[in-house]
Amino acid sequence: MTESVSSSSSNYSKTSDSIKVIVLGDSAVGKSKLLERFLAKNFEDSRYSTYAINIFKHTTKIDGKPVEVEFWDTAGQEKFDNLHHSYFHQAHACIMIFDATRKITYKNLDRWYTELRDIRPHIPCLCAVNKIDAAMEITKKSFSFPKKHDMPLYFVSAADGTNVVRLFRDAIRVAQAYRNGDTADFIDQIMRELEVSKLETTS
Ligand SMILES: Nc1nc2c(ncn2[C@@H]2O[C@H](COP(=O)(O)OP(=O)(O)OP(=O)(O)O)[C@@H](O)[C@H]2O)c(=O)[nH]1
Ligand SMILES: [Mg+2]
Repeated sequence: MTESVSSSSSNYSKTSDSIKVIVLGDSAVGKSKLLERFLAKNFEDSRYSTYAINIFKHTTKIDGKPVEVEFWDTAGQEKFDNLHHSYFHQAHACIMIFDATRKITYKNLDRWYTELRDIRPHIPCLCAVNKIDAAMEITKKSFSFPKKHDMPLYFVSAADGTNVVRLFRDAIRVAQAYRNGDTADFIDQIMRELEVSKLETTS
């Protein structure tokens, strides 16, 4: 079940002991659309820039056990910078998103990463390039940013759904692993799984 909670308060903090996954990236890279796609599994080409913070509560199962997840979504705009502290607070994993059609959004990941690491130095991160439906050639490129920081990279599309479930399922798994204290092995495992699926799609 999914429930959306909007908060304009910078003091909002995570409820109970749920897992918290945050998304980061420039405005209009598709953070909200990816979340909508994962949670509701549909896509409407409308554009509402996120205001303040949206929190989507989601219940799922991992290894047969129910897990409560909070996905936190915010606007990738300078004017919301003052909200970031509570946004990062208590997060267990971060999805860093850029836009396949706008190179600047990739360059700006460095800035987002620095901000994140100031507050959450150790949480696992996953990187995703969205809108591959509009720029398929990007799937042939390699990217130094995720490599440099040991992040798995996902080629995704909120518009047609490519890899969206995989990205969020892995984010939940890795967030849970972080909470249980065994992140490093888990990231390695995800990297290996991605490598295998890449070989399968190219062969
Ligand atoms: N072609 C294509 N367009 C997309 C995709 N994902 C999002 N968009 C479009 O990109 C625009 C921005 O999407 P949003 O999800 O609102 O972006 P955001 O990152 O949440 O933006 P802020 O809330 O301002 O930070 C919308 O017009 C979407 O329809 C995609 O996978 N493919
Ligand atoms: Mg948004």
